[in-house]
Amino acid sequence: MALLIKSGTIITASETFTGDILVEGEKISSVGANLHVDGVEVIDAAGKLVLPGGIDPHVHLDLPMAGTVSSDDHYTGTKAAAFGGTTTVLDFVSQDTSPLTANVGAWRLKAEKAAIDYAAHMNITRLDQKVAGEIPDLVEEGITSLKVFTAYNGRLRLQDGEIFRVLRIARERGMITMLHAENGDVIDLLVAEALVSGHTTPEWHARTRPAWGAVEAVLRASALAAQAEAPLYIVHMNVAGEVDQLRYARERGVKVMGETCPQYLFFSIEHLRRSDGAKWLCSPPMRTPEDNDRLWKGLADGTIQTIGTDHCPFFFDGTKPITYEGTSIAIPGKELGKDDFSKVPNGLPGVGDRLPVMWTYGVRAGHITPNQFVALTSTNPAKIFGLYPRKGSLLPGADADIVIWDPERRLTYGIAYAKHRTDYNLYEGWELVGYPDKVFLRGNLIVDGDRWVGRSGMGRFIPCQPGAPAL
Ligand code: DUC
Ligand code: ZN
Ligand code: ZN
Repeated sequence: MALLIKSGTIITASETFTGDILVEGEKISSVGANLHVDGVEVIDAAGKLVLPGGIDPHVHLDLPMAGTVSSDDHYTGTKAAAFGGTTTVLDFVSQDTSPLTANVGAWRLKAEKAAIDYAAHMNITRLDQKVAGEIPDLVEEGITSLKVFTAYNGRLRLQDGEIFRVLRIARERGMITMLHAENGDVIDLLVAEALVSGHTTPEWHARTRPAWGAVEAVLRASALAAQAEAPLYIVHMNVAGEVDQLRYARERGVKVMGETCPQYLFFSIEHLRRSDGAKWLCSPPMRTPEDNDRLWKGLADGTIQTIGTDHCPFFFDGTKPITYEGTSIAIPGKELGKDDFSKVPNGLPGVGDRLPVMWTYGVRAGHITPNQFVALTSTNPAKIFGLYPRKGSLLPGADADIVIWDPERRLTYGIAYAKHRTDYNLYEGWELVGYPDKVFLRGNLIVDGDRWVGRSGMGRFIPCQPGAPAL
């Protein structure tokens, strides 16, 4: 049956107005004032906000790392996302020695159990003539974004000349290159020195990955993008100086865009110094309160275009099982590095936290407007990665991915609410005002208050379209 969402405060990336949304099948069919349609299910959204479903441009699901695997798979991670108001995620396909399209095929099989819609970026971590020739095949597969790394020597890193080649191939095919910006040479040396000196605590993870490495890598890659006349997207920005370099390049016409994540807005190296500091251990690391401030300003003034999460959870203590959907489960996690920070699996939970935390501590705290919130967490990721207007909009013809948001709901957040399959939450005890009330995926109700009414396999692969605009 068709669905009419009535009298909500509709918030898009550019407008706020009171109106109705008619959903027919999987699509939004009209948006307007006082829509009257007979024989439809009506939801009264008066007093509520109506938003396009969140799009998380950066998650890692079921990712093998450091002798274990990230603890959310494509079902549990997407269910957690849905509870937080996110209806599409972009995951990463790892490259091995098979053809790139075979890597995509293997990832597609793993992703089939997703409960919300999903798309993917391809990691390019080894480049030769053959791989270069295979990159254009990805467009046919619905993958139009390529992630490269200036760190993780001998594993994931490409050299500058290789990054330049990827940028040029991407430009020719209407694709976009994404950059993990750190200095692998410096990191490897500092990690080895720290361990020899007996520095093993999580704090040393940050101390061996200096902020300057991120800053220079952003400028270096922006310069490569300028010379390749290609678009570039800097992932997980975490340092004030990165924002300055991004701004410098953008002011000179380089098509470079940036993403940050909530953890880089709220936390610092101080959190790594706690006795449970490994909970905050991810790459790149958290920096300083001054960096938090500059990132907030970068969001507010438009220098940074998106907020992702880099969701990649591990148990804090993977020797102790939790109960997930009635079943006891334990997955080795951060305890693997209790005597050596370099052995702690890198990553954090966050996909479900993103919208609720950013609403209270971003919008209500006055850092960003409600329209910027929608732009940063939904519309801009959709535009940059070729999913717009099907995703990230409330326009007629768009997928009916809709969040009815209760701006008055108050709760004390933490693992009691977050649905990630892990044993901790970074925002434990944080007071929230505003929370998703109902979440629709292509017209299907999947979250109803605190109730899960979605299911594994409901998510669909959404191909990214080439030729997306640089924002
Ligand atoms: N950083 C992490 O902390 N985990 C997964 C991948 C990444 O870039
Ligand atoms: Zn990265
Ligand atoms: Zn990542």
